Amino acid sequence: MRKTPALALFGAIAQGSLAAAESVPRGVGPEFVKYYKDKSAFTCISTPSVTLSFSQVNDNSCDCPDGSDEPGTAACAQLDSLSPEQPLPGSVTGTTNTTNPLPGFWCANAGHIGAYVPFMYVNDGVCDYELCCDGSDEFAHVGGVRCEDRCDAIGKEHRRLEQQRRESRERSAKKKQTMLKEARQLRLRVEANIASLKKEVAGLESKKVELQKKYEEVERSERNRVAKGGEKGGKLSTLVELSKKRVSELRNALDVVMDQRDDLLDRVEQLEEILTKLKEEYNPNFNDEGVKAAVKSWEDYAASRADEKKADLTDADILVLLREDGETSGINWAEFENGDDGDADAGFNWLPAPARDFARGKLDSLRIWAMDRGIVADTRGDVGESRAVKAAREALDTVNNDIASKQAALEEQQRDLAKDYGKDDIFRALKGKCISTEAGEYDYELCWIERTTQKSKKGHGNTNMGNFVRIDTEMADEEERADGKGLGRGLRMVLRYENGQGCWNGPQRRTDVWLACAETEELWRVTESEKCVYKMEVGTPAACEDIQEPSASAKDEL
Ligand code: MAN
Repeated sequence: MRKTPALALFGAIAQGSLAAAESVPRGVGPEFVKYYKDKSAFTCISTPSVTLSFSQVNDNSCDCPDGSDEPGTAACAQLDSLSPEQPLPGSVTGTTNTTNPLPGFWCANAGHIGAYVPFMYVNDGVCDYELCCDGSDEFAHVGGVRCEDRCDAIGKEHRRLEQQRRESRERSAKKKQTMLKEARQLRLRVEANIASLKKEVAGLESKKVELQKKYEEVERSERNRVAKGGEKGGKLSTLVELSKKRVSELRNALDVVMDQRDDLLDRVEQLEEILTKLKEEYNPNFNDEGVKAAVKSWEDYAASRADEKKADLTDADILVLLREDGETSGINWAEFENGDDGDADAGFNWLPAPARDFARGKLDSLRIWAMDRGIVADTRGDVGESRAVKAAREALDTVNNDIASKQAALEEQQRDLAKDYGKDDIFRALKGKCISTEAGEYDYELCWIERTTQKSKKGHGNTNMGNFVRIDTEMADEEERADGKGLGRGLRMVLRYENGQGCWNGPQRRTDVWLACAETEELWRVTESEKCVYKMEVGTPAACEDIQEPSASAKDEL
């Protein structure tokens, strides 16, 4: 089958508009009828200096330099814009570089749509029904070929398909309207989110100021309290508990040591008695060196004992130490256990209540002032954070965390609002939605305004083919597809997805997503035009032209 030349489709005009068709030479299209009205002579259309007799029109001989005298034969086919350039190399007859002003042989195609057929197809023995459904291009029946008129059937089918396409366009346009409405609502939602997040952040900020103040107050008063003696159940009372236990252990140990000492003193006394007796009763005339040395040592020992100082710690002192602690002896632990360890403020107890509070307040401030300047010890670290301070700090931390997360959400929404979602924000309606198709060993996925992905069917993992960056437009120049699932010709939106996974020994993957009008989102096909550079062809109502509603005045005219 012949390839349809695009040119031949142009200039097609409804067959009914041609009046008095019989008086017009064969093959003349409606817009050229005026040149063939004068039946006395014919002036070549683009070379008017050449005039012929009218009988030379369609006489199967190319007489005009532009070929306009043969609108209904193939005699001037060499001038057809689809024919090779003239004159042919080596030709002696070639005379012109003029192109034929006629676009081709006009088939009226009654019942369908008139069209031009390239002159070279005229009487070539092939029925060119695609262009010439009435078969008039084969009027000479070359080789016995007869092309019946099929315009009724072809026209009917064409009208049916046209109707289908029109309805589909209308449905697509309606879907686009729905998408636009959805996109508007989504935008409003983002704007509302921003407004409410801003309000929440402002509210949290003032709450933060309050909580910060409260925390500082609690901390100050807690520091003051700690400076005064600590809290019941805190580290100090633990220390009191431990000290009490330790003192009791030491007291018990001292008791045992005292008993052992008394035992040893008894034994020393017995030994001293034995040695005293030895010294008094031994015979000095008996020359026993060992006895003599022992007596001598004893005498030295006894002399040194006479010089011995009395111990500083008397038994009476030790007995006092060994006495149980209580209100009248040792440490009164109860005082510390009650948390009232000799409050420095107790001195104000004699004052009337308001004066006492004032005086205590002043003393507190003075104490903190001194602590801040290192004049008195800062005891905060000694006892750690109290429950009250902890609660105040945690409340402050919570509000700070809330502010951070709300702020992040706010920034995210602001970025989203500033993002290019196409004309009238239409792609907002598709955000987060994905479509896919399979091709070869992969499944391919397009997630609108996010990323494109190549998924191995063999389980080798997913490959990022690019992240959405922007929306461009480019001219598409492709043959229309019978199923309508193609880019066709014209300006098309192209979504750019870039900076995908690095290609081995190559660039980072990227994808151009070409859009054409369709009733639903559909990923028609994926191709890899060069290594790691992908092209997706996608149908979506978002790419449909807006159908113009007839204006009020146009309706009135009808
Ligand atoms: C994988 C796929 C292909 C790509 C090569 C490049 O096989 O992502 O699309 O061309 O890697 O090495």
